[in-house]
Amino acid sequence: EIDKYAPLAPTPGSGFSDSHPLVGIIMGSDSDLPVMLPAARILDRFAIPYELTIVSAHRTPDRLVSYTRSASSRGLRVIVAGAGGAAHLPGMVAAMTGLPVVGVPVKGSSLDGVDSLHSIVQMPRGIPVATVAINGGMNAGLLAVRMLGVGMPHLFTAMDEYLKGLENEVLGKVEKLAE
Ligand code: RP5
Repeated sequence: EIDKYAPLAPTPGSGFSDSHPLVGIIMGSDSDLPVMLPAARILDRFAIPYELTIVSAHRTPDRLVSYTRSASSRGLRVIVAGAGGAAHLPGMVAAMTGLPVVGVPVKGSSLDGVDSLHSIVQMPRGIPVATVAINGGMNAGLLAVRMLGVGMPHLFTAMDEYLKGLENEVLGKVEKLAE
């Protein structure tokens, strides 16, 4: 089962390529990859094992079912799903698993990504998808880290340090401006 969803792209520097992925990063098309790679880079940074692959709600519906139905038993704890246009992927995943799903609206060529945003955020009662901004792959990765951090103290601490880093970055700029 795991081999079937082998990573689409290598995860340089993750050091976890052979271990069980905790996060599944999926997308409707390889054209979504530039938006979804920042999520993978965040997981690399926090040394969280993940898998990254294409699952299309419309073009590979059987794969969508088998991927999602097996996700929790394969050890995944969070699914980050990105899609553009009539972006049904994150919602359909949330319909088939109790795992938390982070949805990434991908900006398409005609409607600026607002179509994807609405498709993903406007879920019916009972089936939530945690939706990030249009093309918000990086924040989706960070949200996955926060979700895992609830049960993994070292990740919680690492997230605190990440926030401290952001704060110091801004304070450094403030100081520079004052010079
Ligand atoms: C969606 O359609 C994909 O998620 C992608 O954002 C969009 C366009 O797909 P391609 O035609 O580029 O494969 O399903």
